Amino acid sequence: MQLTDNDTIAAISTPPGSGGIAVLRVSGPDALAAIHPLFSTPEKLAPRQAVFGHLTHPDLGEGIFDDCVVTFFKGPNSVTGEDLVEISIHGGAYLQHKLLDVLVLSPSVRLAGAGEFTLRSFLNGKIDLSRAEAVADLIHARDAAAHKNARQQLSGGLKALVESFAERLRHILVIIEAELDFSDQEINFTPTEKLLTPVLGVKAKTRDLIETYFYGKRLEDGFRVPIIGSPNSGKSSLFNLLLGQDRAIVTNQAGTTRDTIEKGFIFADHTVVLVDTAGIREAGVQAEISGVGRSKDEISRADFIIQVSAPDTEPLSLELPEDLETIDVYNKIDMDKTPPEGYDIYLSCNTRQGLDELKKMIYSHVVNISNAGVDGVIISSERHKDALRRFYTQLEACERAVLDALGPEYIASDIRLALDVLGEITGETTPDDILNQIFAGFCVGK
Ligand SMILES: Nc1nc2c(ncn2[C@@H]2O[C@H](COP(=O)(O)OP(=O)(O)OP(=O)(O)O)[C@@H](O)[C@H]2O)c(=O)[nH]1
Ligand SMILES: [Mg+2]
Repeated sequence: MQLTDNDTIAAISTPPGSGGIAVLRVSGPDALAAIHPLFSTPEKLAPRQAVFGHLTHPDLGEGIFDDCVVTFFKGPNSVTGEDLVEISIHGGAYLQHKLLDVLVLSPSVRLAGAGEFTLRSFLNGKIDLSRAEAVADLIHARDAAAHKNARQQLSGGLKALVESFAERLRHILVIIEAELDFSDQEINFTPTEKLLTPVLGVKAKTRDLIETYFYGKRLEDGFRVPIIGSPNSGKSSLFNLLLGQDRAIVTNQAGTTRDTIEKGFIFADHTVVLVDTAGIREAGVQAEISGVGRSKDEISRADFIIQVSAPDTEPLSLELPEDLETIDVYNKIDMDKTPPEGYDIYLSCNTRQGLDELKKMIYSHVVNISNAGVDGVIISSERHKDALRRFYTQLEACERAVLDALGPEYIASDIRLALDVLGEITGETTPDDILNQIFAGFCVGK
């Protein structure tokens, strides 16, 4: 994708064949000229007015091709910052593709690349890079929590926070530069504290923001919660019960589940990926040994686990990592009148006794990991985390330069480097190849 293209692009903005109404967008200097020969009443097209009419042209076939509503946005007052025409037609796959084919017959119009409309919004200063990325997050949001976070970022939350960091650092630069201007005169150097306080303040907030990534990642991938335990303890029964469907095979034979099965479900507005695993024991046959290996892998990837024990099975013969959050479930309580003490939940998959308590406990684990963020901002992008880490390292360098009294030139240079790294988040200093990579990850039409 060329970042500097200023030609006219066209694409279907709704998934083809989705029925209902489809929207085709044309953006660029020739957007209006491209629709003119096809539209019944082009003279009525005025900025920001939806005009009903129909599409007719020999290239579209005989007679009326379709009824349509055309809306024209005059640049720069459009989402891309360019002249933009939106054509709403009926949503059939043939209709959409045929119209697109005919639009790109015009020599000045070509098919849009992935994410190119959003790229143009960014290049024309309509949105910063963090908001452009939020568009992709909004589209991919699987649950209410991910949606809320994408909306927060789309409304400029991350940008505002990053700008407040930059503002504080620029203020230090102003002080230092004033000092440099008067360095040949007898003036007092700025007290260390005046320079250090803002650096430390920004540094602390940056660290907190980096920490939100742990939760932000879960907003994207869901919370991974394997059900672990000895064979026959009722893991698959519990998996089915929590999902509300008979997904995993349940039998009275120990060693029934040999491969892991996973299924996501929405819980407390978040996606929880529940994983049914093979019962862990010193197993005989190869398939079961492999299954036990996978159960152990799941433990290493888990956000927290549900460990199941039962009166008629051996205790789990595996030491779990000490820092792993665990919900200890004693299942088959219907079989045991005097259960041992010390479990979090006493459950019967058969009678559902204890199920509500277990759900509440899962809820509190999810909410416990959930994080209010820094000024409401949670980062979920690896790219943002990486840039913030490098920014943090640069702030450490500033801090050292101030403490070691290295001199105003050194401090100023470290601050400028820190500002450059920060600019990568909003796109001010992001290299073109990274921009290409980000926008190529969007779908065509966005
Ligand atoms: N009485 C009683 N039986 C249960 C309960 N939960 C599960 N069972 C029975 O215990 C047996 C084993 O259940 P599963 O869910 O297959 O156990 P598992 O832990 O997945 O077993 P593996 O996949 O072999 O490791 C089945 O016969 C279930 O019907 C319960 O709460 N009460
Ligand atoms: Mg099982």
